[in-house]
Amino acid sequence: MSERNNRPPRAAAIHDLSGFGRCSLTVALPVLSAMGVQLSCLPTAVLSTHTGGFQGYTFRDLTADMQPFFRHWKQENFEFDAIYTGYLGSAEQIGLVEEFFSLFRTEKNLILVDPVMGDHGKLYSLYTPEMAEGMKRLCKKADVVVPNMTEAAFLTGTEYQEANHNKKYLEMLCEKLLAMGARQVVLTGVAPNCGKMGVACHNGREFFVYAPERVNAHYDGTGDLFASVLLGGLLHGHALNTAAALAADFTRSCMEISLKNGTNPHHGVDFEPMLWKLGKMILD
Ligand code: PXL
Repeated sequence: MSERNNRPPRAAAIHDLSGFGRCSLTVALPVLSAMGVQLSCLPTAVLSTHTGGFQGYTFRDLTADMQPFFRHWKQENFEFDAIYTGYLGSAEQIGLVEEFFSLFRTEKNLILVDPVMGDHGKLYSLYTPEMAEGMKRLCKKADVVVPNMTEAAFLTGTEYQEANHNKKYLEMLCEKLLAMGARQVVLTGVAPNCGKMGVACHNGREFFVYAPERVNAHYDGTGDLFASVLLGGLLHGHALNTAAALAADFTRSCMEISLKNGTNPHHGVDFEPMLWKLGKMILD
C-alpha cells in the first residue's frame, strides 16, 4: 500500500467482543499483535460471554455505532492491508460490513471473511436465516473465506457431514464456494477419517488437504484462533496452504495443552502460553 513504508501490516477486525470465553476479538487481538500485525478493532457487539454454552449472557448490539465509527476511520484516511470479519450480531450489520468493504477495499488489500454462523450442523442461537443469506453476499466479496464444515454446508446448500469427509466432498464444497465468488477457500474441521483433523484449501487453482493427528476434544473459539493465525501468516507473505498448515498446527498445539490442563471447553483454548511461538514463527 502506498503509505505502508516500514510500518507493520495493519488489519481491521470486525467481530464481537465477548468478555469471557476466548473467541472473536479476545483471540484476534493477542494473536495478531503477537504476529506483528497492528489490529484495529470495530466491535459489532459486546457480550458478557460468547453464546455457545453459557446461560443468561448479556448482549449489547453495537449496530448503531458501526457506521459513525468507520466513517471516522475513513475521514482520518486510515488504510488497511487486510479486513477481517467474524461474528456479526445482526442482519443489518452485514449491510454495514458491505459498506466498510466498499470504503476500504483497495487493489492490494486482502478481505478475509470468517462466516461465523454455526457448528456441529446447527446455526448459533442468535443466528437467523436472513443473516445466513447476508453472509453469502459477504463471502462473494472475499479474497479468503474460512468456513467450518457446518458453515460451508449452509452457505452452499449442501448436506452436512459430521465426519468421514472424502476428497470429493471437500473439493465439491470448495468449488461451490469459489463459484459463489470467493477467491480462495479454507475449510476447517475437516475429518477425512477417524484419527485425523485439519483443513482443506483451494487457492482457485489447486486443492490441498492438511490433516494431522486429531486432538480428541472440542473447544469453543478454535475457528477464531485458526482464522487469526491464518491471516497473520498471509500478511507475512505465506502462500494459502503454508499459512493454513501453520494455523492448523498452532491451533492443534493449543488444544493439546488445554486437554492436558483440563480446560473447560467453553472457556476456549489455553493459547496464552503459546503466543511466543507466533512471534518466533514470523521471525523465522
Ligand atoms: O467463536 C465464534 C463466536 C464468536 N462470537 C460469539 C459467539 C461465537 C460462537 O458461539 O457466540 C458471540
